[in-house]
Amino acid sequence: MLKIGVDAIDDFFKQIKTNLLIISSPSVDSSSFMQHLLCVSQGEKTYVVNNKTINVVKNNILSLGYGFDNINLVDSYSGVICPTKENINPEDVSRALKGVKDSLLFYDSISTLFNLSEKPFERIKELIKKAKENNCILVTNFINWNFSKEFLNKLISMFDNVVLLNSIESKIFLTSYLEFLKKPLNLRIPFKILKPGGFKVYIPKILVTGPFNAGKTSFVHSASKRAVSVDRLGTTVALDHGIVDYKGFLVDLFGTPGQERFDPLLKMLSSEALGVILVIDSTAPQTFKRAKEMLIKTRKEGLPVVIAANKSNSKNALCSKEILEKLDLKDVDVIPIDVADGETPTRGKPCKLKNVNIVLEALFNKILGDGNVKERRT
Ligand SMILES: Nc1nc2c(ncn2[C@@H]2O[C@H](COP(=O)(O)OP(=O)(O)O)[C@@H](O)[C@H]2O)c(=O)[nH]1
Ligand SMILES: [Mg+2]
Repeated sequence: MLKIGVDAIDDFFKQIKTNLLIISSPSVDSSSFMQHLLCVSQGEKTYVVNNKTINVVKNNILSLGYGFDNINLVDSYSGVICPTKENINPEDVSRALKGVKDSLLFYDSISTLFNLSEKPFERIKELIKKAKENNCILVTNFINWNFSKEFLNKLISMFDNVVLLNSIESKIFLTSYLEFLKKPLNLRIPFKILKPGGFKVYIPKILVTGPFNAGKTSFVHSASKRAVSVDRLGTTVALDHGIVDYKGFLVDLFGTPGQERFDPLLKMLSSEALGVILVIDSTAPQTFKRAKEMLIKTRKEGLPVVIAANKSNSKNALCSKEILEKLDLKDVDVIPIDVADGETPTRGKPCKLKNVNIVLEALFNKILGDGNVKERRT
């Protein structure tokens, strides 16, 4: 079964029963993308490569943090540099696929067929047909060096499933996106390929906001694998920043300071945010007015929000319903969090919290489900 390892988009990959074409812009490393799919998918697996040596593939798989022991690696490249009887020519699809049966079949790449074969479309037809005959799910990649629409449409029409890996320049960085063609999934998912780590849905900014002392710094540190805070005397004076790597998501969390004198920062921080976590102290309803004010200042209309209700096990903590009423909010998830078991909070020091992952997951689902990352394509 084909998988990418991110729950929110695996429904698409799991339903692929025949073939998948990956069209990528030259700035996206589609081989690494394919190798990620190869390594996280389950079952018999074959990787045919016709554009680089097997050693390059092995090293790249290792750099993604995976192993290749249970993968059948087929060298269809050597024939071009060392034409002997044993070596398979890159355009010789039949020989490369010989004996491959009942397997996930990754073919890297059909671009080579356009470079070397006289009849590339015939070779691709052969590849698709052989894969079907031998009960293989075919995944192959094609680098789009600005080919015409007609050409691409012809190619796309040959495959049952197609995804695009594009990158767009925003500011000075390139952001890569995964898009789905042919299926009703109208998603555009930003991603990164980490070495090690593989494919991650990449969310460049989630804001963690809320009143002073609610637990924002504690939240950012508890949720992140790496976090830094700019603070003085135990209170955050600029911001908290943490990198979250959880369930196939890579996220930059930005915690805002709570005091009003830093409010000009809120607007700056909130630009380009894709979601907001509002941390409140469930035992301090007197701070909710301020919490609501911060939410309004950071949240653009329609931005997904989740409330992390901290200190929820304290005896005077308000319940979710009371919190929503007091904040005058509707249809927002309130997720209780609290100090981690065995941890004693110290004044002026952030402490370890539990259940922060439930908050993250709720927000991830909203971001992928509600139409933010999920921009409409036109
Ligand atoms: N009892 C208790 N204390 C907490 C909890 N979360 C945070 N604290 C404490 O509350 C204070 C403020 O936390 P901090 O994360 O710095 O809040 P921030 O001002 O919103 O960044 C610190 O002294 C923490 O140790 C909690 O769930 N329970
Ligand atoms: Mg703080």
